[in-house]
Amino acid sequence: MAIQRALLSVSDKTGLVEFAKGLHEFGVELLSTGGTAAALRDADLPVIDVSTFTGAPELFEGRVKTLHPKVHGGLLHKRDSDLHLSQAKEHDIPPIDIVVVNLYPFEQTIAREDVTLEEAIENIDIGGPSMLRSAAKNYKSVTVVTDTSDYDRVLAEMAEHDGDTTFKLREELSVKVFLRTSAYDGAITNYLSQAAEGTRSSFSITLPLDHELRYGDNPHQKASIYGNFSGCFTQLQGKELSYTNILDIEAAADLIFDFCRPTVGILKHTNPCGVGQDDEDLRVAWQRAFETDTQAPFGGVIVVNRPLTESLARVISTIFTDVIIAPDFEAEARAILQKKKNLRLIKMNIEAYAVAKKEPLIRSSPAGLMVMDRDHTALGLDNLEERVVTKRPPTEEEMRAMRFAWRVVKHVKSNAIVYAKSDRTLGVGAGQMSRVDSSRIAVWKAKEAGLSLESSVMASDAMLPFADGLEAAIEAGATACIQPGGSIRDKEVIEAADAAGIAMIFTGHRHFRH
Ligand code: 93A
Repeated sequence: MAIQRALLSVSDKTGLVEFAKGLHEFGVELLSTGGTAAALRDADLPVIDVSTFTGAPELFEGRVKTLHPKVHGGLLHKRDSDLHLSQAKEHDIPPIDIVVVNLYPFEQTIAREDVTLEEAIENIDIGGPSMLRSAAKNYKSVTVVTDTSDYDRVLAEMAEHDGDTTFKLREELSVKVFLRTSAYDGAITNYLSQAAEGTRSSFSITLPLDHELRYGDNPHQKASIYGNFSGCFTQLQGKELSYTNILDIEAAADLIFDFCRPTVGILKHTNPCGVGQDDEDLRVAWQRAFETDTQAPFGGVIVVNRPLTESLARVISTIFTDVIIAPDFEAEARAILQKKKNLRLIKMNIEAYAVAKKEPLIRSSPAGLMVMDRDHTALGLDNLEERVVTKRPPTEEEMRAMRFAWRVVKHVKSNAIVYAKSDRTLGVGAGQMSRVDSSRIAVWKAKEAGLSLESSVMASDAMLPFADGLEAAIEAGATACIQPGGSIRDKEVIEAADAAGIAMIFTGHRHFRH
């Protein structure tokens, strides 16, 4: 049957008037709450206030607006049950066929730094989710719209189906509602459980399927991604993404986020193989990154924090790469890379990713989920001058190199050692069980690449427990070292540095990455 009565109650009024006009043109009666009704009246649409419809006033500063049997009865009664229909008649409860509701902006409110608990609580919508859920439960007969981007689809269906929607659309919209209300409740749960205790006493997640992945770690493992990957990254070309591609893309995006100067990073299996910078020419930055390791990048990931230029596309198209990530691609660069059909080009939406990165990091094990704050900042980089522990302070050039190396080492799997100059990595030692082994690997890789470690700096993601780690760096040619400090043998390590005239900084923060 054609839709006859609508209830509209929205906080986000985007597209509201156009949609309501559309409904009105189909002869639909419009019921509405305070602010929504005012917006519709302003547009000269005939509106009945919900309080007129129910005969009950809006109470308690709007806390009770639509929580009334006439609203919920109108949404929930079965249209094919004699009992329900006779009760509806007896209590004068006409059917409401479509509900258009979006909720108090709880998530946006708590995202504000200065939000108070009281404000957050006032932004917990009760009546809105109740109407959404009543309508969604009765999707056999009732259409429910909570996403403003669905307005046009509903009108299009009504145009095609004599003022009604199809069961298929109502079913889809109903699922969308339960996804929305459970995510909304999840956000409330997480906020209140942390606001009260300072730590989370419970954690809730509800995420929509973003897309199915090509496969997991291996082709026999199925995998999917949930959340807002597509809002953060757009795949412009290439083979479908697999689980490992996603891990690599996130590692690359996180790395490039920590650099403001024009930077190129090359990664393999989530570890940087090389990072280079140049203020003038991305191709030079690439060359610096690539020279760190000319073998590992095959089949790896390249990430840049500036639009990818034609000249860079030309050089990187000569080596086999799995994924390239950039905030944008020059048209000429696209044309060059398009010839490589399997190469995945990913355009990164930096603003969307910055928002996504505010969410905590979640990892699952068969026994549960672990939730952790992200290692957001290049912690330990402020007031570096005050953190020098050796007799000799670093030169300006060493200081620049240490800042750069510290930013890179944060993105290398522990145990992590990075040798660098101010605009390039020279050797990366990643993921070894012993720090000394990571150190050896970093030195060996630099030698393999034909790079000298003379006048380089060394960064360690966690404290050097013994002087031997530093002595190896000195022997390799490093003149400065940046590390968290905090070992019971710090004194010995500082003495070894002083004896060799090395400059050393203790950041006071470590950057484990497990
Ligand atoms: O305060 S509520 O939880 N109590 C209600 O009865 C109620 N009914 C609708 N919030 C309620 N709403 C919400 O008001 C809707 O979900 C919507 O977000 C908002 C629209 O208010 P207005 O039409 O006054 O702008």
